[in-house]
Amino acid sequence: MQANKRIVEIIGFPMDLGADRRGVDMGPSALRIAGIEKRLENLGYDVIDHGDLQIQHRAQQKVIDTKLKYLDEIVKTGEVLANRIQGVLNRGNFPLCIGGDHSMSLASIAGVSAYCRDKNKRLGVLWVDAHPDMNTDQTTPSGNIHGMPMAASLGYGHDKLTGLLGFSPKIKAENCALIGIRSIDIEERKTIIDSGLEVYSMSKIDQLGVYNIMQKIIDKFKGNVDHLHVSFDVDSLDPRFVPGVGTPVAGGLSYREAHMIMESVAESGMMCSLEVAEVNPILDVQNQSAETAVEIVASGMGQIII
Ligand code: HAR
Ligand code: MN
Ligand code: MN
Ligand code: MN
Repeated sequence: MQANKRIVEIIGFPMDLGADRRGVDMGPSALRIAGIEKRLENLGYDVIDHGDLQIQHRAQQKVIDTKLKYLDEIVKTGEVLANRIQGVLNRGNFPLCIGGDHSMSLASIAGVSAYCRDKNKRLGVLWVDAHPDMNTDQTTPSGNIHGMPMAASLGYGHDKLTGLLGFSPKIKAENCALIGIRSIDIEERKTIIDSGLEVYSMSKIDQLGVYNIMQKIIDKFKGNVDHLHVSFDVDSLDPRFVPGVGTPVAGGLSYREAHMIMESVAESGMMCSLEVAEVNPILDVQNQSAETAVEIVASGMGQIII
């Protein structure tokens, strides 16, 4: 955490149009109820919570393209979020986006990338997720845009997704790392290989351990990146710890492994923006998943360091 980033601005993005399971639009509310603001204040930050951006409900929408469900509303609200994030960064503050499904990342990465472009900063992304979200409209098995944000940010996929804010790509594969991955679609794998992305699967974690992998990732970022954006999909954790997610995959990060990832991020001092996606209160047990997500955010923001 950089010394000039003591003000955290929270933006809620109650998006559920990117996923099939309903309820993830209540994620921002669940994270607030789990005490995200207080938790950050206790770490010494000033926190400004801007509330939620407005997104039209499913009932007000039609699926026009089954390969890109709810494309127009996702792009329209995404541009709003991207501009808001750019504003936060231009004020010298730290943006924390709380979702919402992971299609939010199209927008958050676009906003961060636009800022970095303006300021001549090299952007890096750490993607913590069970899924690489590397599908395009050509490869998607579901048509759900939350399976596409990493691909779109790298310039793969439909023009309306890749072209958010009028430029593409938003990130370079060599400045990204994915960790926690354990569910890759057959066609999606080809795009990953084509991109040259560094993917640390759960099996790599079993082999090498989270700490060693994170040291490697951070070392690489240290030489090549000025602004680290962290995108944390809570389904990266094992569903035993986080039952409140729409697309659970067994064999995920343990509670401590998830914290170790974020503690390593905090220790690096490199993170300048963060987002938390995919908390689904409908599927949760007594807000346990949101509470875990808040603890993980606190670790990333320096809980053990400050
Ligand atoms: N890969 C599948 C698809 O594209 C599942 C999407 C992933 N779901 C998420 N994102 N929660 O990480 O449809
Ligand atoms: Mn307050
Ligand atoms: Mn995801
Ligand atoms: Mn996921």
